Amino acid sequence: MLRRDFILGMTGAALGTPAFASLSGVAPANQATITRRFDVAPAKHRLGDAAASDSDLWLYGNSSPGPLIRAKQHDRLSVTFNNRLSVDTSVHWHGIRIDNRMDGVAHLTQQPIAPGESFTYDFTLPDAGTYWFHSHTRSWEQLAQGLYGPLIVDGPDDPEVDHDIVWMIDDWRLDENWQIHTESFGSLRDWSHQGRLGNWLTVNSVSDFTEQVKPNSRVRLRLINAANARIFNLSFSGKATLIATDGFPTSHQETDRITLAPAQRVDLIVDVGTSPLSMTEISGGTLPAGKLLPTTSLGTDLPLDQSLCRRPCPPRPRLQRHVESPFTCKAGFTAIWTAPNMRAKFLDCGISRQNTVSYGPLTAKLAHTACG
Ligand SMILES: [Cu+2]
Repeated sequence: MLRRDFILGMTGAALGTPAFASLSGVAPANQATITRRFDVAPAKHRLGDAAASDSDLWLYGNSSPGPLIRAKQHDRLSVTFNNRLSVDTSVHWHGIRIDNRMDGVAHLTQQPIAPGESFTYDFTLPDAGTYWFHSHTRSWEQLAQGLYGPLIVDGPDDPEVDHDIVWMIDDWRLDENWQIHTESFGSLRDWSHQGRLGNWLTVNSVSDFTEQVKPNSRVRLRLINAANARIFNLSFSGKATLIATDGFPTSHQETDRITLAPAQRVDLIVDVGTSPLSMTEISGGTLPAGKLLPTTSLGTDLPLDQSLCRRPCPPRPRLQRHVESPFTCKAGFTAIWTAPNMRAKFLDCGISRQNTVSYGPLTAKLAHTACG
């Protein structure tokens, strides 16, 4: 079968939101600068098997997904994009707390990068975790044509693993010639129903993706949903431990199911023995998505006990918030964070108080107004 149609009754979700207002970070003394330069250009990429035709995509650095950008927490990132497309573009850094002028929302936080022009995004990475970057000009078209890539920020508390793997999951809407279905860009039917759902499932732009790992290894698996509208329901053939969502540590939960909405990320710790561990998309049937394949030629590790914690467990979440005087806010609140002198402003409330909040390595006084 040429195509894997999986039609779901799922709700679409918007991609990308403007970041918080302003960050006035002070660079640490040992701050490194990661400098990269990518073309944003049309390119061919084979999304199917050997019998498939190349698809005409738009890519960063001639790579699908875009090239992995990896840095350490508090590093400075300086990435220049040369627009070789015939249309405007811009780049959004999804999940990064960032100055608005670097946030990439065309016509809102910056002028778009015109054809033939370049723009350098230059900012400090305040938090460790799993992030990604993608076009934010006519996103519904440019993401769907391949303009996205992973951004991984390593932190001092990262768990010790044998493999640190990024899987970007996408559903492409392809026609019978393996080309992007461009006629449906901006479809009012999509916009008024479920968003742009695709029909071809890939991990790292490969169908039924296989990644080789050492037998008996511990893997950090970083999942990123790069689809326009698809909410993936992912089932694993073994147990995984959820350690982070949307870039930030969470309480550890053992699971064999993950629901991942567009733009969301989860980080899992997976202990692989000597048998493959499969990830299957189960929303509309059972589609193989990705597989971790133990391969002895990569070397072998000592057998793992059944216990996940034979080796040091991942550290407990760093994201801790302590409010000295508990309060109840029935009306809901909005917190606006800035760093490094973090402030939070709670709306819909009446009484001001001072509290201490610790957030990773930072501790700051928090002003909030309690409800009721
Ligand atoms: Cu986004």
